[in-house]
Amino acid sequence: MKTDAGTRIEIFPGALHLPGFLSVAQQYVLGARCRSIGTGSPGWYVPTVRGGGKMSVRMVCLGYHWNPKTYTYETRRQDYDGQPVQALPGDLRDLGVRLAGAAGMQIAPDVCILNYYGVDGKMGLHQDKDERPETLRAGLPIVSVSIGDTAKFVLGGFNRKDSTTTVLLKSGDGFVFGGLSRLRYHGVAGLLPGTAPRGLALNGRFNLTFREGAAN
Ligand SMILES: O=C(O)CCC(=O)C(=O)O
Repeated sequence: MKTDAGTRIEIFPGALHLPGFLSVAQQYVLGARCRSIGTGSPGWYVPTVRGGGKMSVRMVCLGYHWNPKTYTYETRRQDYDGQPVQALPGDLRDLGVRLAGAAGMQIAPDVCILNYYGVDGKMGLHQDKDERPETLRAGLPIVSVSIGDTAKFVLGGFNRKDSTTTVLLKSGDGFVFGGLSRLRYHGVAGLLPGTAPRGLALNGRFNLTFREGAAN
């Protein structure tokens, strides 16, 4: 998928917002792809976290499965139905590489987490730190792209209680955080329903995050 790397806005050193990274036509293609992945096998499921609560998103992992009970990556989704994870397709991996490149960073993604947020979907503040320690130490980025309704993406510091900044992630926007920002707390405070491009016919939002460091 060809992309136009345009504006990049530095929110913090190492944390960059890439507005309009995907054209509307590219968003349609990726939106259809997300639907087909989510209805594939194994498809959408609602993760239950360690404390027993259910997340408000539906999730499918590609390449490796992130287990929300053990906080580890695995080849089957052992917390749910034991099914082997779908492969991470080469063109999606390349999209992650290009997004990182547009932010001046490098990544060789081995996992992509696809989340679907319904109109009430949220994600609590958390750190992504289950990847291999050397990839964290190297500051290899988390690379994300959004499709659908605008999200109130919240980026904080390195402690849960640190103050946060909200970035509105619109359909087609990229967001990359690595280097000094790799371990920042982040989450999604909610969506702005009805803001997705009409042609997507999507109530809610898809978000894909690419990471390196799941493989042992
Ligand atoms: O949906 C987003 O923009 C953030 C997703 C996220 O934080 C995650 O998958 O860990």
